[in-house]
Amino acid sequence: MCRPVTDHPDLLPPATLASLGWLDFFEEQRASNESNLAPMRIAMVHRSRLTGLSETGPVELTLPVHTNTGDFAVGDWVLAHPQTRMLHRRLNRRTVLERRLEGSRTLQPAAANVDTLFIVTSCNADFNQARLERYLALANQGGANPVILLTKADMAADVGAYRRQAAELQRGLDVVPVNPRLPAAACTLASWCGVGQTVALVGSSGVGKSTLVNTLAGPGQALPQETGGIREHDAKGRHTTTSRSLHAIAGGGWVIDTPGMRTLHVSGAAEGIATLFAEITELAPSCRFRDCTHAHEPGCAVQAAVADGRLNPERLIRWRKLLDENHDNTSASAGPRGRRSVSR
Ligand SMILES: Nc1nc2c(ncn2[C@@H]2O[C@H](COP(=O)(O)OP(=O)(O)OP(=O)(O)O)[C@@H](O)[C@H]2O)c(=O)[nH]1
Ligand SMILES: [Mg+2]
Ligand SMILES: [Zn+2]
Repeated sequence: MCRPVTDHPDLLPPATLASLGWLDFFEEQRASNESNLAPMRIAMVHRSRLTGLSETGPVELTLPVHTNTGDFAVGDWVLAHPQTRMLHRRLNRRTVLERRLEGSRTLQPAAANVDTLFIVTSCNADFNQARLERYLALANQGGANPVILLTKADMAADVGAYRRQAAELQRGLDVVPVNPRLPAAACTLASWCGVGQTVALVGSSGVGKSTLVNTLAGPGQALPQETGGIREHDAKGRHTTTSRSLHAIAGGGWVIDTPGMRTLHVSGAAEGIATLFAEITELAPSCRFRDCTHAHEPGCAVQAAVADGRLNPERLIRWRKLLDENHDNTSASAGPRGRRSVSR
């Protein structure tokens, strides 16, 4: 059963740290001389400002000189002085969604401490398996649980076909048709949106991310997210949302809205790709050569699986393409990233 949508109490006192998503994982990082500092969760990152949420409500943080706001992500936990609101430091992230900036090798944190990544796609020209795989690699790599949301099912002739094509992308993947415009969507997604849980929405422009944020936030939302239409002929959106932001979900939880992405470049995501293509990764140890590239070597277990129909050859092509791109984009000096410490 789903609880009725009510006004969210978390932006008003007395919000608890637990309802903001605070866990022992963060508490354990506080040094003894930091006990006078207040934990705050980053709700918005601007070019020269950070907005946090504290137990007493929203806070405009005072930033030390030379602070680069690009080092912070929506969803981050920071410690700040409760009176001066001076930012002290960011706490280590439990999970992080990082994307590569266009034309650079730098990874930018897009959202932090996200439990579930809702990868949103419409049942129209937007639907693309290779693009969904990129988002899955991103979620896997960052430690967030991916769920695919299929929107605009009300306008599609055969939703079952989209559902099947999405479900085959990763073992055990949840694929959920949802209409962001209907209040019932909050019920459908309730199991991922409980108290203390954080979900983030990613996907192309116009798929209904902000519409879903407004539905999840419920009628008590002070400032609804702006939403926009799509072009009739190719279903492309208009890039209505331009920044990332954290919103309270009615009845518990938090949702991060993000701007629609044109392309998602993968970088530093080898483990995430291995999880995504588990059926290929698991065959590799059976190949005759340890460094088999599964292209044309004799005794290749992957090629054998393609030959007898156990492995979709298109998956193999897409796996290779993604791995090559990841390799080209990943800086050799990056080293181990140390952000998969959370087992789930
Ligand atoms: N018919 C129908 N329309 C939908 C559905 N989901 C979203 N829409 C409409 O799609 C349009 C785009 O929705 P937005 O929520 O602005 O999309 P967005 O993903 O936030 O787009 P950007 O902010 O540009 O990234 C709006 O007119 C919504 O009402 C759906 O399931 N069915
Ligand atoms: Mg939007
Ligand atoms: Zn092989």
